[in-house]
Amino acid sequence: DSTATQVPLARDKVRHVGEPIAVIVARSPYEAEDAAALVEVDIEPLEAVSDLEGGLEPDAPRIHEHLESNLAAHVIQRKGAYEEARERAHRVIKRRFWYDHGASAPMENRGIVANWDARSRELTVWDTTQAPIPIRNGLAAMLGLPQSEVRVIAPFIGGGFGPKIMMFYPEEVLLPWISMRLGRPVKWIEDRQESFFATTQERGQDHEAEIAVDEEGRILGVRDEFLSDTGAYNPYGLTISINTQCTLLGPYRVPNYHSEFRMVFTNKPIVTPVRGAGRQHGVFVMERLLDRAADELGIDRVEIRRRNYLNPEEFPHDHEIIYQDFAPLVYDSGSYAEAMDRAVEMIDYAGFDSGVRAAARAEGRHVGLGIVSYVEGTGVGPYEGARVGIEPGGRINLVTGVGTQGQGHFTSFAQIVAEQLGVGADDVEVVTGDTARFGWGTGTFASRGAVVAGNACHAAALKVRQKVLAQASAVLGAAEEDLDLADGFVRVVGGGESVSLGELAARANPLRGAVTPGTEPGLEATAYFGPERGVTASGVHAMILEVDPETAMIRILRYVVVHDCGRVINPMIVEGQIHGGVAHGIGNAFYEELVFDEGAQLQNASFMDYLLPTATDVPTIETAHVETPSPLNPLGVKGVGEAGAIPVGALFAQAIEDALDIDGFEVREIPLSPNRLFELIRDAREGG
Ligand code: MCN
Repeated sequence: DSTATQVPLARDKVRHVGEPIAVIVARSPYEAEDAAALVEVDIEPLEAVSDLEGGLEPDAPRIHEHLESNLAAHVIQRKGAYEEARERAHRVIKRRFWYDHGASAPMENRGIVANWDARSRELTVWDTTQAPIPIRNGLAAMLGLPQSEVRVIAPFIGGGFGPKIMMFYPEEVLLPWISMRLGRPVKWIEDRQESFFATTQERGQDHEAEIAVDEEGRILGVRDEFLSDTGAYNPYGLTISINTQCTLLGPYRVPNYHSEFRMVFTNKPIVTPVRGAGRQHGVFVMERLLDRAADELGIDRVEIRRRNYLNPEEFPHDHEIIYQDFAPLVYDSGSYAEAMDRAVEMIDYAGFDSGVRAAARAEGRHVGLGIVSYVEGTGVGPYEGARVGIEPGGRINLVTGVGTQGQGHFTSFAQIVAEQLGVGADDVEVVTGDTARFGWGTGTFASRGAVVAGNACHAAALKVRQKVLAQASAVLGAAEEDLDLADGFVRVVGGGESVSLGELAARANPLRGAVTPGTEPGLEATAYFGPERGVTASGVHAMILEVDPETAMIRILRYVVVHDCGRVINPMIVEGQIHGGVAHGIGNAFYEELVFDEGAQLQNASFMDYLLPTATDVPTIETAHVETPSPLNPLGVKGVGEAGAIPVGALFAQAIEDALDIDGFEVREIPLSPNRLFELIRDAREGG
């Protein structure tokens, strides 16, 4: 509900811990902290909502008084006729699952510097945002300035992982406003404790799900009903929950589906996407249900997945529901069984029982294997743009609107342009995230940089290539088809004649003489790319894990990722993205947990109490690529930035069950922790 929009400083009511209520401006952070202690706050404690089911009770305290309840949204998507399928089913398996998430925990917290220059009428804001252009647009609207007077720069940012795209954080409005009031620059840097409360998180979903299968383990249908925590406000609408709803279908053929969710306002910090953005929840539910179906039917867990995979001939595959961009959920391409085959081979699935497991058993150690599949809808619209230009000195400029937080865009986008212009990636100077340099676009999220911005870079480079060829053809007196671009020169193929790109750029900006009417100056072009819908990346993760049943401590012995992000632009960057994602996933699956008390107070807002995985917890990750190019964009790429994090919870659950092999022991919740796992093992042993 848009009437439940947050305002920069809480008015009348504070809805979550960390919601700002006053601003203090001082010459130093030390003075500001001291001054904060002088602010007297008279707050009457109200009853809090911290739990999803309780939040929907008719007598629950209302987070937003003017709404009828704490229900933020209720969405049903259906395909086929689930109830009918259920009646025909050989087995129906039902479970309840809980999936919690954690803090995004970037190395660099949020920070903003704002400077209003009244003389030049320019507001410059340096902001750790993933979306500088929407921030520019919003600031102009809120502060009553023309967009041309607002410049937002997203400099190098030490990690974003989703929450830095929130539009708007209170500080993003307050700092520019204060600078305009005071006529001087102001700076704010978030500290770690503030980051735990005031930066958005992604959390709680409570699923009641069932799967209907035939004797062979073929999926007849799935029914899933879930509650999703949105925190005190809901700036991101339906994104996370729809991601869950859609991603649950995974790489499988699911003829009948009933999925229903309710998003619930609570008094917890605001929920917005964090790497994976609800997708891991869906993967967890589906993979867990398939594991249970495999157990009950006595079918091997890899085999049951194979029986349900969509085949390469079935693309495009329409799932008949809509995705987070509100476009139909239609998969473009994929080769799921191929990815599974590679993973099975890499982890030596066939030899595991008699090999690694048997050897461990002989030593009294408990080792298990997990292997799960997932898909990820990536590269959603609306659009991004890029401008490519060649300077008379031969330097090549590339400017795009997306911000960058460590994804390697400077390298991969430079490569895309270099390929078209016959230069090295080093020769392309890249600028991102400065609205004064490029003012159209949305931002870096939803693993869309490569697909949307990358294809815009490609389109702009192609246009410049055309201009180069036309110019060179005139200069060298040769047909365009006979020209080749390499090493910064255009050459006549087979001949010796050549001209440098720099010289062509100089000629394209003549100081004297006539030109053919209609000629545009410069070797420069701007292009945009807006896909009709997203593209579907996919993969299989496999892991061998040792669990100590007495202490519930784990050790990951091997971790294998087989991944398909379409055509790979830069293998090293893609691997780095996968590694980072897996590390994130391991943290969320087994270490990181945000602990709230009944009053929705966060109990562990520091890295002393909130466990992040460290280098000793993250194993060597072995990767392989399957490439099914996307037919929906000229580069054939799909996204990869979130993929590593998505299936990890489901993988842990399966591997831990496999290692322990205790009757009645099932993992139905994430995150685990050594402590929680200890309790689950104890409960299973006690038959509880
Ligand atoms: N790439 C490639 N070939 C492909 C696909 C991608 O070479 N077929 C490259 C891209 O060119 C880009 C990188 O891989 O350099 C990631 O591309 P993409 O998957 O398009 O993701 P985005 O650029 O949109 O980045 C966003 C994504 C998200 S949503 C989160 S969350 C996340 C992530 O990236 N946050 C990150 N990775 C992160 N990595 C770092 N270091 N820091 C973060 O905050």
